[in-house]
Amino acid sequence: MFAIAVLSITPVAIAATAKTANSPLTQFSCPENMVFIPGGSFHIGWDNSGFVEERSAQDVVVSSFCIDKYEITNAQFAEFVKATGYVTVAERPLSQVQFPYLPNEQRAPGSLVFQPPAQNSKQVAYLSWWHWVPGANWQHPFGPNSDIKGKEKYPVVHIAYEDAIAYAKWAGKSLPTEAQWEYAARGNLVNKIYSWGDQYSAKNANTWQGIFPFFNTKTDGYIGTAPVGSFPANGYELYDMTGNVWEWTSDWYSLGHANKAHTINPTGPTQNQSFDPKKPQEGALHVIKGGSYLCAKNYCSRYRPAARESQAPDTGTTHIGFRLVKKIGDLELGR
Ligand SMILES: [Ca+2]
Repeated sequence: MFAIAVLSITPVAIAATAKTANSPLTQFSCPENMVFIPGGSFHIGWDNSGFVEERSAQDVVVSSFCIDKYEITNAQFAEFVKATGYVTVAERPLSQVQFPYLPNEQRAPGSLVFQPPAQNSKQVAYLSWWHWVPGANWQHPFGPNSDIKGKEKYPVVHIAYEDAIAYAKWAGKSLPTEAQWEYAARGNLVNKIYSWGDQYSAKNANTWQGIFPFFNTKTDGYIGTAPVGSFPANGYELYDMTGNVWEWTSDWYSLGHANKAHTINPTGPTQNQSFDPKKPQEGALHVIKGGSYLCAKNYCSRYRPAARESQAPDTGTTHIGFRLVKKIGDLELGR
């Protein structure tokens, strides 16, 4: 198959071929609303970052692939649920096995919802803005009294890792590796801080302006999530690779990039190696990328391609969604 052939040539050859205009690789037709990303090499991570988890940056090679132009929307996820009857993690009662000591009355399905503290609060405890809300799920993002009517084009949220995998299987696609995701997010720019260059701008992505978590000045036009594609695309014509919602990747999380299993199409550490010193009690975690509408200059500030965060696979929230990739080897040669 073609994908195997690509892997059999040298990294330099992959990069050189992929970046040649009108090369055979660019003749692949990606499915609707996916973008062809020509393979190449890039520097994953950022050694000058203030965040230790982005360091141990290294050169890696990524083969060509197709990636969703937009985050998966409520309308797309509804189509999947309609076709399969799938029930998301947030819609299932908490299991006796996983939470043996939880009283039955606290086993109702639900999810974590962001709620800003009162504006006159002087200080709030770390992460106290996340509230467990029974009945919160992708169809009811803020609890039973909320819904997604009129929000068909908004990114789906409250998606746990296995929910994203289930959707991907149904769609015949897969979650991106962290390397695929970051390579695509960089938009063919080299060593730039943001997806668009080196200067932050509220006009370029749905992030938080103001002092998190107290007030959002809404300079970018949105307090919460925005319809996908509301902000300018990056150099690969991809939307919301920065902000709006965090996006799941298939990589397990470990601190920095030294643990990459290999440098050609790296897939990250093993599940057993996955650990985040910030969350020692949470076990193996997956990498999420891109930041969200809740990332502000004073908190998070992870609205950069190199930025990464760890997330428990069973925990979706109001600011985590996903997009998918398709291997070139799965596609027919375009005309
Ligand atoms: Ca995003």
